[in-house]
Amino acid sequence: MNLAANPSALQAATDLNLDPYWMPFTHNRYFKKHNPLDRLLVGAEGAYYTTVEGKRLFDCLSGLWCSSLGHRPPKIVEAVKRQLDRADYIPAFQVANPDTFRLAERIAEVAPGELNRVFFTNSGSEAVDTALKIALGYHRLRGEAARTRFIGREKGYHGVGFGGISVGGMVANRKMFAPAMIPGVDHLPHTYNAKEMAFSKGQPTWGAHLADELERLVALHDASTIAAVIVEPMQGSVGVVVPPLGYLQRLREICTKHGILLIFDEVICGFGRMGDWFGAQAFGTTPDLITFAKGVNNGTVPMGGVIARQDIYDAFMQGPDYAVEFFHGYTYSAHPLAVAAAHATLDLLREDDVPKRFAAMAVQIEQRAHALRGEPNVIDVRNCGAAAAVELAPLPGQVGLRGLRLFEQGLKRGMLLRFTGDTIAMAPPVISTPAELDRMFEAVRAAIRAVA
Ligand code: PXG
Repeated sequence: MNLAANPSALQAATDLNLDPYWMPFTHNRYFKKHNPLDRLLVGAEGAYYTTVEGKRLFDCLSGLWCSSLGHRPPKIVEAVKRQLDRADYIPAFQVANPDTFRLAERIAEVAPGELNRVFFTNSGSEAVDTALKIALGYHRLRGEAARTRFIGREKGYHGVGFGGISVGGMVANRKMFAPAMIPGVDHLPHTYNAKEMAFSKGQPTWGAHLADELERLVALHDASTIAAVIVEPMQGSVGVVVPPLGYLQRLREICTKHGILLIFDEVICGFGRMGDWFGAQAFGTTPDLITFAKGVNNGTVPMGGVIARQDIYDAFMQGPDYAVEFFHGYTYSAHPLAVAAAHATLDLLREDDVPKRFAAMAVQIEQRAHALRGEPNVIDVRNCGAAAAVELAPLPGQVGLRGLRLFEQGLKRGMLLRFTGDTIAMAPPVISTPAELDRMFEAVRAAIRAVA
């Protein structure tokens, strides 16, 4: 749809009343003051958005890390349309859509180890809350009700539910809500250390010892009070913070030793981005629970979920068999449109060998991203799988302003970048061509120079 060819539609966009919409994770006042027409998006096709003015923007982050296959792959579009012609909604409590059973089976097939029981939610935040509840319930049902503590990690992002912000470690997401945090949460130190690991290619070789901090927390609280540890294998939101070699393995060993559940929040890593089905396989470490969302159905219809080890599920299967075992679920758990989109997405992930293709793309991303070293104000470049981040030194006293300027310079060059603070992250769709990736990195180079 090209609204530039349609002056009345463009006029309607120019005349939009911007006041009533409270935009999420957005500088509302800045946006509404500038009314940036190049940030009003009306079309999405392949690796590009179309703005209301008819300008094309390359999708540097695959939506918000979700549209891994590019936008509107015909198979997914057709699957959703077909579903809509059959049933618009099917409840998930006490009845079920057969396709949901098949979807759970297919997700279990690609999940690591003995993780083979799937609970559906509608977002990553809900998946995290669900996983935390499963961890508490599991211990209680096994007679270890004192295991109530969660261990998260500094700089962690686990969505915006009260559970997720409590175990998360991003101060801006936490400080305003401090009184409502869930009690009994502690945090591992984050693994980022510029001095030791700036400009590392892939996994830093320094930092595995930071996992031993878990032993310190166990010594402080006692293992008998700790339910679970939750970490993102690769941290996306904070700007592609990559696990040091050996770090996740060490966390696994310590959790196993103390009977603590290990949760991998794979909302970003899952379904191919790391060059394997999950970060668990890519990093060679199997957790007890995995949270997923985003890539499971290419961001087409909201969907998330938790994959649990079978014995965790089994622990819930107690009491009379006519009774509900887990008092949890959402009206839209396994929404039929989301399920249909997920089946079509899994078809494509398999047929097109998407995890492998992401692994191949990772080589070019690493090489091109690190070629930005030496550009003005670039203080770090990080990469992992088909994702990279470039961190710039902040403008004195104005953290985040250089990142915003860079984002705006990207738009001028036809790139929809994602910035967080003064870091930009890139994770383009798997259909991007080598030439498109080159263009993206050259546009980023030009934008970095423009904000010097
Ligand atoms: N866990 C992780 C690891 C995430 O990355 C969530 C949970 C929450 O998911 P929902 O579906 O509730 O948003 C996320 C979300 C970014 C960006 O620019 C990252 C996310 C969301 C939006 C933007 O890095 N991650």
